[in-house]
Amino acid sequence: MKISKSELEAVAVRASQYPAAEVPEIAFAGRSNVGKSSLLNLITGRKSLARVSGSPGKTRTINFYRCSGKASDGETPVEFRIVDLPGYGFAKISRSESEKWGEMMESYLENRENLLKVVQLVDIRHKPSAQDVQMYDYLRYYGLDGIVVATKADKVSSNEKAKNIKLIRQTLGMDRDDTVIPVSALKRTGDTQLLQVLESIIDEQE
Ligand SMILES: Nc1nc2c(ncn2[C@@H]2O[C@H](COP(=O)(O)OP(=O)(O)OP(=O)(O)O)[C@@H](O)[C@H]2O)c(=O)[nH]1
Ligand SMILES: [Mg+2]
Repeated sequence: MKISKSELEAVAVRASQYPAAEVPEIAFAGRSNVGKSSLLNLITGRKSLARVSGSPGKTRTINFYRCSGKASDGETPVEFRIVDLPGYGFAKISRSESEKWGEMMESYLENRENLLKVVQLVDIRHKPSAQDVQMYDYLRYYGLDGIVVATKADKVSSNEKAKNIKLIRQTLGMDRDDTVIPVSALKRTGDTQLLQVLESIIDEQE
């Protein structure tokens, strides 16, 4: 699949602000600063569709990006949304803000009928945190798990890459047929494989 057009369609903190559920959605979840916005820019081929920042906690809303493109046959039009979910694990956050985050995530993940899958992002350099595990368990509960992107792959050697991916699989308790895709937004690698996986998710649903 190739995405030829993408735009921010809606920014929401509650369900009434979501765009109509007329096209399939795939969401990105992960801790703050893991590289969700960078990944979105990578696969849409747009430098600054989503705001990337050095200071964690930039994305505090649910952002809906409308994407159009062509399937890998080069012909079939594909229309879907990528949903950038607010990051977790941000240290400097008040209790009320963290409750707000929980409500926001729950109402989207539990009730969104056109949500097909949530791609969980983890940093390839580190063992997934307790919060990463909790998030992944939550996705599993709703049948939204199975695809993990290991970000910042440019920061490890190829030896470390294999070792760390194994650790990610073990720590999250992934099944054998679940997928970990290493990507680098900096080196622009892994995007083709991810787009392939996204295409198959959208296909399966039809
Ligand atoms: N080296 C390297 N740095 C990356 C990569 N992806 C993201 N970064 C850096 O990591 C930082 C956070 O990236 P974002 O894409 O803003 O992360 P985010 O998950 O959207 O963060 P929040 O919106 O705060 O939740 C930025 O400084 C990026 O430049 C990557 O593949 N390689
Ligand atoms: Mg972001």
